[in-house]
Amino acid sequence: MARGPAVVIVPMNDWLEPYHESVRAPAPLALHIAEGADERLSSVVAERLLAARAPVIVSGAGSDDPRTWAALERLAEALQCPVWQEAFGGRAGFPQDSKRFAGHLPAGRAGVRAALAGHDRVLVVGAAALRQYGYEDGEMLSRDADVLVVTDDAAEATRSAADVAVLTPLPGFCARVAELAAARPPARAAEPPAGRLADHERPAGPELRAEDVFRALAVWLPADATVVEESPSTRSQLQDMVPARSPLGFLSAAMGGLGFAMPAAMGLKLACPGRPVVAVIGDGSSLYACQSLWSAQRYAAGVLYIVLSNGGYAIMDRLAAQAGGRAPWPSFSDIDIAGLARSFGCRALDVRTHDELARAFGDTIPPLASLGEPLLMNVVVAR
Ligand SMILES: Cc1ncc(C[n+]2csc(CCOP(=O)(O)OP(=O)(O)O)c2C)c(N)n1
Repeated sequence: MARGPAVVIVPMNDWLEPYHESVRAPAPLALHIAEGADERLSSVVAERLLAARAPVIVSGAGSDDPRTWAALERLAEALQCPVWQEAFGGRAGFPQDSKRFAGHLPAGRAGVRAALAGHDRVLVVGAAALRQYGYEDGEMLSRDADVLVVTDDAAEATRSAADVAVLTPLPGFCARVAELAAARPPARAAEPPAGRLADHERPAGPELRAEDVFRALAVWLPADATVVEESPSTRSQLQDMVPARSPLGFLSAAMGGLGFAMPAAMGLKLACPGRPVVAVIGDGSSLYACQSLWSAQRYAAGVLYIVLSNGGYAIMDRLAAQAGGRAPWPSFSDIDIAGLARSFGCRALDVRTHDELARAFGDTIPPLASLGEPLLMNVVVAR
């Protein structure tokens, strides 16, 4: 039986008010539930955005589908506002080559406050407001900014520190909000496009660095490539330098549980055989599920595995140093990652120089979509 859109409004402000006095509570003040592109709710959201002095959008993994990408691009254009990617998102919520894309939000409160300073209304789509890593003191946002969350995930909605949360399927709702916003130019001065973050330094010497690999990937990868990420100490450089340009263009385990990328890349390639799939993995991380190379070979999953071999757990060493200690775990530059891959029947090669990298990418990436078996490149990089 066909049913019309149902809207349930659950005001939660009574019991949250005392907390809200001092710090935003980890729950929305009001939660609205809509089955579809509810007309009243979408116009309330569009009106609020149009009335803002300086709105901003934060988009997350839940927005990773072609219709939501298109709707958010249209909305950002109508509002002439920047769009950030949520911190530690497992998927890209917005085209990262768009001129409205501002970059990846930091995962700490001080960084979020700085990135979103000056904005009086934050629309969070396809994510909770807002994912953090370690605890940091202080407010997430300035007190005069309010937060709207639109998500199809009930857990995200209910744990969001937001003024209003709307729980609804995203593509239709976002398209309707964008349509309403586009029909009426905002009554404020145009903000210049945000633009992407800068490139990192050019090669400094003969030794390869992770940034050199990412710069080459940005040149060689086609727009429909999927990058599966598990490179803890260089994740932010990878995200800055290799933008997701199509839905499902970026995939990771979100908060960094290791052992995801190798099997995930294989599964993705088997599900989408026509797509170029590249997994970018730290050498430490590669040891968590390297037996999946045997499966990738056996099932002819043509993934390019790029292992960034810096001979240790760089991110853990960094955390130990920040805590004023010495890492108790050993380095492991003696492990032969390419040999390990071969032992599972997977083709593998070592890359040590800029020339070898250029040759390896030039040979492999143009035909990557139709690669019929996995290939592992063990790229030796500086710490
Ligand atoms: C299942 C699991 N075990 C342990 C960790 C802790 N951990 C986080 S990063 C890391 C080391 C990663 O090393 P590598 O992949 O070489 O990347 P690098 O830090 O050198 O870039 C470890 C052990 C984790 N995140 N998940």
